[in-house]
Amino acid sequence: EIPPDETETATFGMGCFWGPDARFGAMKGVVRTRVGYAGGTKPNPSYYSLGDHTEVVQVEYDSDELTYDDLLEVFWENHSWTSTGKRQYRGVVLAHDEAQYEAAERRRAALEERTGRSAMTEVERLEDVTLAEEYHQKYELRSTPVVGDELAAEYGEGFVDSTTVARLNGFVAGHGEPAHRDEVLATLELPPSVLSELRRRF
Ligand code: MHO
Repeated sequence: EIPPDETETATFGMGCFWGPDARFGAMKGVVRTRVGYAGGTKPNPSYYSLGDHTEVVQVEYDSDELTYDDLLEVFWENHSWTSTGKRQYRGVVLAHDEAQYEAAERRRAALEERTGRSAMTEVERLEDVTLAEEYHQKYELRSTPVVGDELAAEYGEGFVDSTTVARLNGFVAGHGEPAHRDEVLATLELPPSVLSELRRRF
């Protein structure tokens, strides 16, 4: 796992963060994913003491392989942008800079224009993100029998930041192309019990 020199980061709120963690993690060009809390003012939020924050996914990506617009497309297609509900699950783009802010606003306007509906999803500027508790990171993989425990043990502290773990987290949730899955699996040395459990799910 050699990370590229140049990466950029995007931050999105799009409902419960377990789902987008897996969806983005399966994408080629994504280097790292993390889930956390952002978009509010309460100091030190946590899952059970969220205050006015929202669940978010942070996607670190190789800008030679993916553009911010590519991620925005996935974002807008995979959350419910016409409805409002609990602030914990609101749709929000938290822009890291002015270019992201403008790109997100442009897409929002284009979507409203194309559909004739108004978007409840907001575009805001990112301030702080608080990393969510360990058990929420790569949730899909962690909660996969056999595989979750084995990979958590194998990667230890590196679990959350591993590109491979991000991919597997996406693959067990049903994302990714078969050829890409095989390519990633071929690079891993895993016990047969884990491999067969993964193959059963892919
Ligand atoms: N309703 C979901 C929410 C989890 S997400 C981290 C559940 O508890 O299964 O908010």
